[in-house]
Amino acid sequence: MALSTLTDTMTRRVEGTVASVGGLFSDPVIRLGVTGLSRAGKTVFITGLVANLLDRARMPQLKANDRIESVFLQPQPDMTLPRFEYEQHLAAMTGDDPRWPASTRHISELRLSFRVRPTGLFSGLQGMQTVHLDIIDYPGEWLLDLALLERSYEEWSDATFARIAKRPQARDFLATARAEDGSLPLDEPRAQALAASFTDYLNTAREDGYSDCTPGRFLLPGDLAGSPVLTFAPMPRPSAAPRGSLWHEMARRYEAYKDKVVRPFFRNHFSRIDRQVVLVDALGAIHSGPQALEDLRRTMADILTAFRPGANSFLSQILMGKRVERILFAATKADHLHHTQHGSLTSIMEALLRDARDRAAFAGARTEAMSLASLRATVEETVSRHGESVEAVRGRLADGRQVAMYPGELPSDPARLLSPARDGAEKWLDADFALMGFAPSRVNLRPGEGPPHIRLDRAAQFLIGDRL
Ligand SMILES: Nc1nc2c(ncn2[C@@H]2O[C@H](COP(=O)(O)OP(=O)(O)O)[C@@H](O)[C@H]2O)c(=O)[nH]1
Ligand SMILES: [Mg+2]
Repeated sequence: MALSTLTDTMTRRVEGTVASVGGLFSDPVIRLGVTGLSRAGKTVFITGLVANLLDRARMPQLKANDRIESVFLQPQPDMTLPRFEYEQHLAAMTGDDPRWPASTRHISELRLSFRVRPTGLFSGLQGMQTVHLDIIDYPGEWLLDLALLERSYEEWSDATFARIAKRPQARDFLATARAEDGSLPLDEPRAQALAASFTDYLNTAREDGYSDCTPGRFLLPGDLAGSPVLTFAPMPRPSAAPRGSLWHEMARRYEAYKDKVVRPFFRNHFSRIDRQVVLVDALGAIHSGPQALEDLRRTMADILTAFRPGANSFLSQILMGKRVERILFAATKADHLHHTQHGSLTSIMEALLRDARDRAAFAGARTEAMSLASLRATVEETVSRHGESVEAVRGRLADGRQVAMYPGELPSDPARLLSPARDGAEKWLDADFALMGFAPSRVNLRPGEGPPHIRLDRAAQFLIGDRL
C-alpha cells in the first residue's frame, strides 16, 4: 500500500472513532451533498430548500413538520470552506426586482439546525433534540474527475481525442495539439497556449450543451486559475518523451492534478456525505437536441460511478465501507411544464439513469427520481393553439413581458426520446421542445411562507425526513 493511501486509511479510522465516541454526547449531523452539472440548478435549489425549511407553510409533505419547534442557521463546522451565500441568493430571487442568483463556481457549505420534539416510547422523558443539517454544494464536474484516477496521462489523452475528434467546437484545439511536438523541450508559453485552447474548447462545448467537459476544475478553476496543475492538455504521445520534454511535463501536471486537486476533494469532502441530491437539467438537454440528451445520459452514468465505491479502488479505500444512504435524482426547472407533464419528465429522468441507478441501488443506497422546481417562476394556463386548447405555463421574461409558453408534449414513453438519441439522431423527429428563460416572479410572502416551489417538500422528506 502506498504511503499516501495508508495515511488516508488511518485518518478515516481516527475520524470514525472520534465520530462514534462523540456521538454519545453531541447532536446528530446529516451531511447533505447537493451536486449537478453547471447550471443544473444547485444554487437555486439550496436557497429554495433552506428558505422553505425556515418557513414551512409550503412544506406539507415534510412529515416531521408538526414536531419541528424551530429551524435556524448556524455557523458551519468547516472553517476553511466558503459559506453558501444564502442571504444574497435569497435577496436576488425574492427582492423587488427578482433575479436568478449569480452563477457560483465553487464548493460551499451551510449549516441549518432543527429543534425537534422527540417521538417514541421515552419521548416524554427527553428534552428537545437538535439535529444539524450541513448542506454541501459542489460541482458535478468534480465527480467526473474520479475517472481520471484510474487513467494514465496517455490513456486519458487518447480517450479525450477519441471523444472530441468529431466535434466542431474542438477544431481549433485539435489543430493546435497536433501541431505540437511533445518530444521537444518544454516551452512554458506554448504549454500555456495549449492549455488555454483546451479550456476554450471545454467552455464552448459546455455552452453548446455538452455535459462531459472535464477535468472539472478547468471550467471552474477558482483560485487555482493559472497554476501549473491546470496548465496541461491532452496530447498525442510522441515516439520519445524524455524528461523535460513538453509531453513529459504535461504528464507530470496531469498526475499533480489528480494528487493535489482530485484526491483531496474526495478525501476531505465527498467521503463525509450521508445523503445526496443529484440535480439534472433534463429539460435543457431535451431542448438542445438528441446529441445533448445522449451525452447527458452517458455523463450521468460516469457521475454515478462515484456512488458505486467498488468501482474505484481509491474510493473504496477512503470510504472504508461507509456509503451514501440515500440519493435523490431530481429533474429541475419543472415549472416550465404544466403539471400534467411532470410524470413524463420523471419517467425520462428514470430512464436516463436506469443503468447507473440500478448500480447505485446495488451498493445499498436508497434512490428516488422526481421532477421539481426550486423556485416556481410560472403559473399554469390553458391556451388555444392552432384551434386546439393546450396546457401551458405563463411567466415573466427578463424584460418584464408576460408570456404564455407551450413547451411541446413530452412523450410518456421515454424511449421515444432516448432511443433516437442513442442512435445518433441529429434532430427530434416529431417535435421541437421549446424553452423560455423565465425570470422569477415577484412574490408577496405571508408570514411563515417560503418562496413558491414544486415538490421541494417531497424532496426534503426523502432526503432528511427519516432523521428528524
Ligand atoms: N424556471 C426555473 N428556472 C430555474 C430553476 N432553478 C434554476 N433555474 C435556472 O437555471 C439557472 C441555473 O441555476 P443555478 O442554481 O445557478 O445552477 P448551478 O450552476 O447548478 O448552481 C438559473 O439561473 C435559472 O435560470 C427553477 O426552479 N425554475
Ligand atoms: Mg451554483
